[in-house]
Amino acid sequence: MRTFKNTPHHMIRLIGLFCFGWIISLQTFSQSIQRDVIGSAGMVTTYGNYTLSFTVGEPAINTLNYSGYKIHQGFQHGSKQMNIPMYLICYLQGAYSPSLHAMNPMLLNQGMSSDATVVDTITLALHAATPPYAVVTSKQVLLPITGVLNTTMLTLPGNYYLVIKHRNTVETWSSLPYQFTGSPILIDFSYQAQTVYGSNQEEVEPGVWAFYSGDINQDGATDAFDFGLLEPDITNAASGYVTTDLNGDGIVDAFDYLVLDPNIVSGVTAIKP
Ligand SMILES: [Ca+2]
Ligand SMILES: [Ca+2]
Repeated sequence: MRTFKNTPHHMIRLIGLFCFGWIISLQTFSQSIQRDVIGSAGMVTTYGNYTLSFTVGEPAINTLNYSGYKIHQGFQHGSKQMNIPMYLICYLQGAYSPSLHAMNPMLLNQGMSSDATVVDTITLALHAATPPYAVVTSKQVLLPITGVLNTTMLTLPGNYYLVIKHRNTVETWSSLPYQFTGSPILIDFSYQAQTVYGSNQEEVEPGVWAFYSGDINQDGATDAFDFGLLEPDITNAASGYVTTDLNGDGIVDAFDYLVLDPNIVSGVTAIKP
């Protein structure tokens, strides 16, 4: 009978202990998680080419090292981005020198850099393959005078047009969307006009094609408005970091006019899907 009478109390104590321990363990668990919870702004951490991102209030667990993949934790499951290698060859018409088979070091000539191996900053953008062809991601890179550019783009897998922009170049789109699956993207825009959308390139020496120069005001066309900006700079012999220096030699003169004029006459504009 004593056993029978005490058992409920014993069980109650056991249950109480269990509950207390459970609460303690919950608190301990909560505290241990709390230490790893990130702040209200979220967080991104990188390891080599790999990136992990964390949403607000999410435990930060850096565990994955998946080849080329960006792994999202918890609330962002299902989303993965890849840092995809890209190897491009492209030239800017005005800056291209047929005698050098390369481009002028525009930034160096304009007093903005001491690096004779680069032309200028260009923007690479990935646009959706379907209307309205929205921009997905973009980055700025320095274009080497050789036109050979090794870089990467961080993006979700998918099909994208590659769009190249430069401060006095006509915006140029790839002829087709490229499939970004994780494998390196190799595009030589220079070997024929058709590599870009609408074959919108100029042959700057036999067998070498370049993106049209002369869109000084970046409105998508080469026309009188660009000449309206160029002409006073020629008159004033402008120099330095100016967008009217189309050939990138550091000064604005008749040679820049010789780049722009034929493009205006031909009605060169950006051609995009
Ligand atoms: Ca323009
Ligand atoms: Ca010039």
